[in-house]
Amino acid sequence: MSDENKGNENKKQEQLEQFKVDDSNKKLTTNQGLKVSEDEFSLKAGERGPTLMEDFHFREKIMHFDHERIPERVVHARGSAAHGEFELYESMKPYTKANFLQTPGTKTPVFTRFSTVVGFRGSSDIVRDVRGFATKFFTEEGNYDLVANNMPVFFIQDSIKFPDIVHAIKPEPHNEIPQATGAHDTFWDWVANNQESAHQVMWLMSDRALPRSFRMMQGFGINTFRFVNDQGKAHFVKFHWVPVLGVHSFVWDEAQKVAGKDTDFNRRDLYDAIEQGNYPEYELGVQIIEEKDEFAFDFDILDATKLWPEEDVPLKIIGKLTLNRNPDNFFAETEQVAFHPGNVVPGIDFSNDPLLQGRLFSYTDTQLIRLGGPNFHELPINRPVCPFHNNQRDGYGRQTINKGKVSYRNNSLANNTPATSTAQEGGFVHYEEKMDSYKVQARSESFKDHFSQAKLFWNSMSATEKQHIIDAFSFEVGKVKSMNVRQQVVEMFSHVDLKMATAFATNVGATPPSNGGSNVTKASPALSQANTTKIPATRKVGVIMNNGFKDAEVKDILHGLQAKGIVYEVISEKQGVVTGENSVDMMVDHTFSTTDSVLYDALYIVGGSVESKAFHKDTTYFLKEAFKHYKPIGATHDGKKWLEENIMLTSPGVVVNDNNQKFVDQFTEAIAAHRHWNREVV
Ligand code: HDE
Repeated sequence: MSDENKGNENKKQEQLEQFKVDDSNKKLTTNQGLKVSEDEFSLKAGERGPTLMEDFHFREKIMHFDHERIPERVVHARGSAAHGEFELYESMKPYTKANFLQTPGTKTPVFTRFSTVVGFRGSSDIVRDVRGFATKFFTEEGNYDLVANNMPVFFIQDSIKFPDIVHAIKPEPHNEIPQATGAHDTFWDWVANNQESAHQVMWLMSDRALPRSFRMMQGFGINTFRFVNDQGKAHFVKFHWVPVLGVHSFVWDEAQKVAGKDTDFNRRDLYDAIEQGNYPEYELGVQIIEEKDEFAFDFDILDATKLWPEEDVPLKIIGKLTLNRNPDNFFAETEQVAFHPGNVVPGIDFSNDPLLQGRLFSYTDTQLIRLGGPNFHELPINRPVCPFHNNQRDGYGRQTINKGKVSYRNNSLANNTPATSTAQEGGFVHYEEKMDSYKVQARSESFKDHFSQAKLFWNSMSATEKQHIIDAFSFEVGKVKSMNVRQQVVEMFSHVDLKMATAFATNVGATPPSNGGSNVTKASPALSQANTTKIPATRKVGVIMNNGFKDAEVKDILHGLQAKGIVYEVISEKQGVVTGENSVDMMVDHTFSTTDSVLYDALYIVGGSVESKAFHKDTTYFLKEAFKHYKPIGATHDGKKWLEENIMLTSPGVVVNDNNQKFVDQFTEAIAAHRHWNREVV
């Protein structure tokens, strides 16, 4: 455990400690505990002869290596995770009897895994995709999993269609191209022929699909669940995570470059922030609808392609998630963790949302093959922190040594134990919902409006966000080879907004739609990132400097930025140190070749009195990229000349000030704004 993390111990951490092994400074042994005398040369019949089968160390080492890989997740294969805790602000007792939601101040250990959906395990973090946001709460009543995404709606209404959407968006089967993107024929063919996807596709084309950081994205449980209180009364509920740092995204040109410059960008960002003590924080919000209001809305509250506008169903903030510890071992924890929306505790129950119902089957089923049998609940990361007892036995990799001879019920030999529990004793009792209907394979009429909320989303976007959506359609649909599919997509999205569909139709060489449009005028301001929280904390600034820089002033400014929670890296021509005019040295973190402009939130150009042609050229390149991506740019002293040369001095988000404190304040404000969309970029 790192020193910083001391004091964060909790019940889950104590449990995990028992399984941790530190191999450093130990003797090498076989798995049987036998000390090994030779680990470089296999046993041979003569120095140049064949290897002998009896070399058990060789056999064991190779055998284990041969079996190191397990199947990746069929979706959400690429992910990163962290430990933390959830603290309740406000009792939810009126709504739910869930133990961890009763007493303000209650802390519950958690493990959260973020993921992309489409790409393989080794694919890039920075792709246009939905992100997963799955959290396991290790409660005293058993594990509760909130398996969420960073967008509040889904592509389909009934989970029977899940294999279809996934087959369509994954790389095409004949050549396995393209990786981790929907920008190809089969995805758009599927979209145009499954119009329930309209709303989610609007989100996918928006900036939400390019999160700057896992720390800066929302999470949504999407499906409608039930809260059930100790009187047995139920309410419908949707879960939201709201990041304390606000919701922020990359711009598309930048995202594509980051995908190559640092495939691990989001993973690294999460890991580094936690190591630096900048713990990611998210507030938990719930939207609650009374059962009597089930039909009070102009959409079906069980339809996963619909959100509940926050202006109509307010978001109640009830607690905070803090991620404060990186896993010790990626495979053992991040790869082997198994989430399941069906892992609930008393007080949280399901609704009849047909997407949720199918999910309840899928997760355990896929984990059985991925984790090799029915005992994956025994893996350290998946174990509940409360005791568990039942009559399940055996299977691959069984670790528990169940004592006694009774493994059945009813029995008399063990007093009919393990015994069931009443609701009062904490036993889970399924919510008793009255059902009176025919068995049918059909979809409710109330699920048939696919465009009103897609239009609500469009109406809620700022002008910049709207332009980004048009650009995204133009790129994605422009990658489709079939002109017929392109045209079908144009026709479909003309039902969302005629101007939008016309704009991208022209860009992709399709015929603009002649009619369509939607008469929905409602907007939900909560959906626009333009209205998100804007704070400078944890933003990363690239500081470009060279020898002969004004050391006293620059140090002062950097301290000022640090005091605002801003993180910086020094970039120069060569690694080692740069030396200021008064011989003060600063360590160089990166050269122009080991980093890139797109990896920073902002640039601060310092320059120096000593300057080479290469330094001048590279600084200009970094600056132009940052400018093009609407990023805040600051310059002092020798740095100002680059702004003059590139005619940027008076542009929005560009800060120059000879007064150190004023510079720090203005630059910080520019950084907090994230991007300066009113800048003229040519
Ligand atoms: Fe998942 N989903 N999903 N999903 N999902 C999986 O389970 C599935 C859906 C989500 O970090 C799989 O263990 C079906 C919605 C996350 O380990 C699988 C349907 C939401 C993760 C599966 C959905 C999610 C998964 C693959 C109905 C947001 C990653 C590996 C159409 C609320 C969890 C695994 C992690 C993973 C099935 C839809 C979120 C195949 C059938 C909606 C965050 O079981």
